[in-house]
Amino acid sequence: MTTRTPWRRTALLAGLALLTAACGGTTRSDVQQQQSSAPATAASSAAANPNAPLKQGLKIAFLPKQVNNPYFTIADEGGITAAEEFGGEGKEVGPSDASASSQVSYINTLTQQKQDAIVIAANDPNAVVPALKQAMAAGVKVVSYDSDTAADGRQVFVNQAGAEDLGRTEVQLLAEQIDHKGKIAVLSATPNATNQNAWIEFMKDELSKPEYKDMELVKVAYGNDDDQKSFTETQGLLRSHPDLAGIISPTTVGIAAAARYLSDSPSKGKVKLTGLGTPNQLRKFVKDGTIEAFELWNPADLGYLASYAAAALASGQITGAEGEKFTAGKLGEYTIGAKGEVLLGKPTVFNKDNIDDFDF
Ligand code: RAM
Repeated sequence: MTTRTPWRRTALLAGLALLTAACGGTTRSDVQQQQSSAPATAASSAAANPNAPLKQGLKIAFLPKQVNNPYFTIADEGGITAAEEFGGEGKEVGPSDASASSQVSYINTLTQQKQDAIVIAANDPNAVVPALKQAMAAGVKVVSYDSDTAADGRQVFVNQAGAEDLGRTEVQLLAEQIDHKGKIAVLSATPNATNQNAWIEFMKDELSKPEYKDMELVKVAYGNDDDQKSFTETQGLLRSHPDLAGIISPTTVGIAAAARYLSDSPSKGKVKLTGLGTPNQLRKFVKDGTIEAFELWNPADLGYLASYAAAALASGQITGAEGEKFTAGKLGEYTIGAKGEVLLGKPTVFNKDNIDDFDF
């Protein structure tokens, strides 16, 4: 198990059972929307007390899709910082791969440890639900962040940005760069990822509008949020489609690997690349002309907000029902929306003019 705390950064691969997708993965077709369409959330029936103080000493565990991803390192450090602020204790644990069932054993361990809350970015919307239900039955509060579970697997979902806005703006960003013409591909994360699949659905919907009639989505490839696989998939896309005009990679791992491949190839600057990435990973590719523009929210703020949501649940301030409010430290007050969703805000578009203003 890999853990990260502010005072200790240890990577222990102690007998970690890497459960494979064979243990009940979810296919794209049964994936719930990131803006979940499931009827019920796991909001508890107990009444919320908005005036309840945040409890001291809360133990909040962050379970990202995978630990060796700089995006989640930033997000979870934001969450751990928040926990320190409200007198709690945060830690990050998780698998080193983002496969469908890789988080289940971690959920079970965190439940046995009697954590007050689990904050999870789900690798699969359904595979984690039975274990999360057991956690909630044992009194552990569950917040999903970044990538949602089915709604009955958690009490609150902290979404980084509107799925529709992200999907459409990524297509718009690429379309501007290729004059609305040519073959395009998506280089995604894992086939089961709730967040990427929701965004891709909105990309397809955007592409169905008349202004994109000369653009064709030829392939959705999956790099599994693995650097090397994402690199190889990029190479494969260019080999299969030598006339490719552009790639959208809605994953920080994918876009960084694709940028590295392109920057070193004759396609640099010719095959356009956009998507979601961290400014620190992509700065050099913006400066060398591989990437014109890409988007992201502040991952530290996402983790910070999710941490406060977890503390508010564990303190009885909220139950996850629509309309409840809580204060997330320096970020201010948030209201829970439909289906237990809390929205962080709009993403930022980065380009050569502003990238040096950001350090994450
Ligand atoms: C990767 C992960 C994560 C996603 C970001 C944009 O780090 O897939 O879930 O939100 O990219």
